[in-house]
Amino acid sequence: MNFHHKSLSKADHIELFKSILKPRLIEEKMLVLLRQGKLSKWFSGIGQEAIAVGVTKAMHSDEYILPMHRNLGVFTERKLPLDRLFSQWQGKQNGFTKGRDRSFHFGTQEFKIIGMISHLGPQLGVADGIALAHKLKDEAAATAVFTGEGGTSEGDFHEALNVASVWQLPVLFCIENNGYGLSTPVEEQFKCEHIADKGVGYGMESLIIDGNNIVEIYTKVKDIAERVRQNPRPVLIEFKTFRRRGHEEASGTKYVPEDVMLKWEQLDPVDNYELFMLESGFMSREEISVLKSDLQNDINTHLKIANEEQDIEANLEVELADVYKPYDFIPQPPTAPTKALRFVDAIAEALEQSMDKHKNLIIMGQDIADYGGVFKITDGLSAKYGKHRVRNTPICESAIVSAAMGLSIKGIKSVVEMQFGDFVSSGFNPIVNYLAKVHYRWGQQADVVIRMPCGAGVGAGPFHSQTNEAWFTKTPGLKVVYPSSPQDAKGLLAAAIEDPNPVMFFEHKALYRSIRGDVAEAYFTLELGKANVVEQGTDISVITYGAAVHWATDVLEKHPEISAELIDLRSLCPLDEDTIFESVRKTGKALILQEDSLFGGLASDLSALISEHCFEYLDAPIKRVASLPTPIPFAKNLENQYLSQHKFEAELMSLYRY
Ligand SMILES: Cc1ncc(C[n+]2csc(CCOP(=O)(O)OP(=O)(O)O)c2C)c(N)n1
Ligand SMILES: [Mg+2]
Repeated sequence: MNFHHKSLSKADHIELFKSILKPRLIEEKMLVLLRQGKLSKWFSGIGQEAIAVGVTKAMHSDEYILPMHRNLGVFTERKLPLDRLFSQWQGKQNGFTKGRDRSFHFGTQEFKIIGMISHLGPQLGVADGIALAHKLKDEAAATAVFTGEGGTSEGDFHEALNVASVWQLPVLFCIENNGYGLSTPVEEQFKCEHIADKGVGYGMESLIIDGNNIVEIYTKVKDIAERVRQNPRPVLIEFKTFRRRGHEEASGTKYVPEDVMLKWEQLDPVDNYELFMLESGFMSREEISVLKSDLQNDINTHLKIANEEQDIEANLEVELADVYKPYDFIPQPPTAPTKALRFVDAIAEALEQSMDKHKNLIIMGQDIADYGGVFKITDGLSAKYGKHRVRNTPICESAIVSAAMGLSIKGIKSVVEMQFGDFVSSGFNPIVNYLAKVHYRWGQQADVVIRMPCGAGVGAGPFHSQTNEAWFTKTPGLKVVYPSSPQDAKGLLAAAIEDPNPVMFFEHKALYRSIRGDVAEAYFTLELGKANVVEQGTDISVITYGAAVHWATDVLEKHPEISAELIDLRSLCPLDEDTIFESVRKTGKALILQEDSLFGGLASDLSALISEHCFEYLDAPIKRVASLPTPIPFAKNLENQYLSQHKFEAELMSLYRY
């Protein structure tokens, strides 16, 4: 291994050597603690330290790095206080996640490190978002993101590369090819010769670097980062290296042939560099041993601080309060004048006025720029605000949702339009695992609204008709909004955009052009989490949302003999339980109407809540009216049979007569 480089002085080498030694010595200590049962799990980066340390050294300290589970060197090189790192691994308060997440699963704005989530791939798209923010803000900065060669098989990797390339984002995709993904060798993971070949396919510069040579890594990445800062674009760097220990300590390395292990032992990045320091006369044996014992003392001192820290105390209120980023909603009530708008126009108006109000808001989605989106809701916005703020995206739902997360890390709000709500399944992972959990995990907001054109009744079949709100109401950390009128759609969308938390915003397609209502012309907001009592009544509470509000209204108009109280929930999470309970306590009968299939839908939980809180007031069993447990069929007669709309009247009458 050649460690000579014309640009590096003796002092530079000593600095580099100190830097690569530190994670190695911390790890050696952690392995001891693990054997003593004082640490629950450890993902070793032994043999790969040169990559994390070299890349981090090559980046500016205010540039973001998104490391993986073996990248301790990123954390040490960014000079995180070691006692805090140790507390993090022990699940203590002084760590970075208040004991809520383990190991390297955290981010810190202070040190510009955005930690991984277990699912590996999503952070590649998050790096895209951070890099996009740099580009939008005209900042000459690069972003470095790590993944293993195993992670490159995930769809997220391909989407993130594609988006970065199409948008020319200044991202360094750092791939650590360490021979194995858990127990899977590279030949069972991919078929091209080098990971770098994959970058070529996406139209980006790709190169291979010896991942065990810190000098090569540092000098080459420094040069690439500088070029990327000046001329924003993605670069894929494949680091050839080897994972010298098990996937995690408990899993062993039995499946690795002995000769392979031996070969890489000889190529160890720390041992070889130490040898170079000695041979080149940059450090003596004594100096190295003093350096090691100084580092070890430092590690032990900080470990003592972490060990002496009390275990975290469970505090229910704190846990519940941290699921969402707290923020003071300051209502801006609707004012005169008003004008009659279709549902679709009200949404367009909310978007336009929000773009004016929030200069840091961008909209992303497929075909939303000049084409105006498949429902024409963003028509004209790209001409008015520019294609940098109204962005057409490739068909990469997962990377785009992840990129929205990255934008939020850089303080940019975004609205992501799913072309149809059904397609959110392709972006499901970052929504439920990243956006939903990130504030609770390490206090980072996900300031993203995902617009979801949804619903049946339009003869669109199984993949363009679903109303999948229950996939999201189940997930703590998301807000779920589902308006039924133009006025609500405008005010709630504006409020969702103001809210710094992730909001799933459902828009029923059948309402887009079929209903009209008076809407305040000026910008206004309606508070999330407040139901609307559409009709007051005393006989039955009909609780519903979305298009079903209109189905119920039509039927109730036919039955003036029934004094029904019609509640439009408008927001499913947070849920206005008080309005529901108050109504049911008054009427003594509850019918919950939902468009989705019955099992596991909102109606089931509402029914449970009502029976828990209003049992003594009930005069009849609670009725849930929902669609069939089948996919949504295409032919009109089949779709009619499927939809709960057509069951509602009979169920209403039977409850009325009970
Ligand atoms: C989506 C997903 N599937 C499976 C896993 C389980 N898993 C965790 S790490 C890993 C191997 C990753 O291999 P690689 O990307 O090469 O990284 P390395 O561990 O070698 O550093 C697997 C299968 C996971 N975390 N996420
Ligand atoms: Mg690997």
